[in-house]
Amino acid sequence: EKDPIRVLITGAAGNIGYAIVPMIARGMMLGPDQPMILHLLDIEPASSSLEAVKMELQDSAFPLLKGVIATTDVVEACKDVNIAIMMGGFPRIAGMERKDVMLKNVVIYKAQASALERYASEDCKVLIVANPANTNALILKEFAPSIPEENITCLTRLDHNRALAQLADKLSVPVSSVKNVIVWGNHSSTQYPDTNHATVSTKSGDRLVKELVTDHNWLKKEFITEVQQRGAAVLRARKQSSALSAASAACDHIRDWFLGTPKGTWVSMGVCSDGSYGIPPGLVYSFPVICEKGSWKIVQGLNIDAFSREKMDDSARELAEEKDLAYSCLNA
Ligand code: NAX
Repeated sequence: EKDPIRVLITGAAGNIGYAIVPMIARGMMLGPDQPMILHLLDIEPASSSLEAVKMELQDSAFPLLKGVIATTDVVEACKDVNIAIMMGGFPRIAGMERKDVMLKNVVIYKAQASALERYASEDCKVLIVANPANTNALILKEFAPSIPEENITCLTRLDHNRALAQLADKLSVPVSSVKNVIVWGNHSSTQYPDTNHATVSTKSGDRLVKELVTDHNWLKKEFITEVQQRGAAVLRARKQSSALSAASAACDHIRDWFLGTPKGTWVSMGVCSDGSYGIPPGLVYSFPVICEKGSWKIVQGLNIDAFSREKMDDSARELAEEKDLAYSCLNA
């Protein structure tokens, strides 16, 4: 049997936490033969519900689950973890300014960065889910300089999966036959879901989505808004934000990163820009990536038309502003 992998989940008593722990413990994230130990972190006011999550995990008798540490102590939580899924953060409460939310989260991510840097396993891979996801990842990178920057990523896979689902619905094909959409940019309403390179597999081979969807206006307008606003639609309908789809996307993100993307398929991940596609280096930006043996690479050489260029730059501009705001919070 393989050695267990230690997985940290912050904000584990929350909405997404409750949805993701059974997925991980059942092997949906790391594969059916990979045992794990879960480190669940939350804050003091949530300690009782955190304990309940631990109890329910025990009561599920998951064969792959070799241990659960439920704690409100950041140091204990980060000790020797190989994977960190960061969902803990300060939510935007009605009436709060963007700046105030940013300040709260910058403080949290700075502290957790230091703890990961000191106590996590050397090869620890980090996925930031909590919003503002890209900028939280940037702060974490700043304050955990010894973690290789390619090990710090943020979640845009939910947006990617939502885009696949919308296209499958439009074309009345199974979602599994659609691939290679791209979500560029920030996990926010400026994200740009791009269908220019997306394909559908048919009996006669792969076909471009933009050849099958004849209404290009739909691809440029309704489709984009639908994907950008999907989170808000779920929130309205459920009166709580997306949880099972977010948890599933986080599992997809880690699984593909660890085990590799299928041949000929790319996925969207928020990663540190190296200047590819003219995106300023240093921003954490969502790109199309392929993964192999635990590392990701940005897909190069895709043709970018004028429409895409503008949308990609808009989202980069928003991220640069968030970065400035985050730094002004740090210096305040
Ligand atoms: P919840 O508010 O249900 O859970 C958040 C949990 O974090 C709470 O249990 C809270 O006590 C805990 N927490 C707060 N401060 C903490 C700290 N310093 N250390 C550890 N834990 C802390 O939110 P939930 O619906 O689970 O969403 C979690 C985060 O994911 C939110 O920031 C949300 O905005 C973000 N999302 C990001 C998505 C993405 O695609 N990147 C999609 C889903 C989700 O909206």
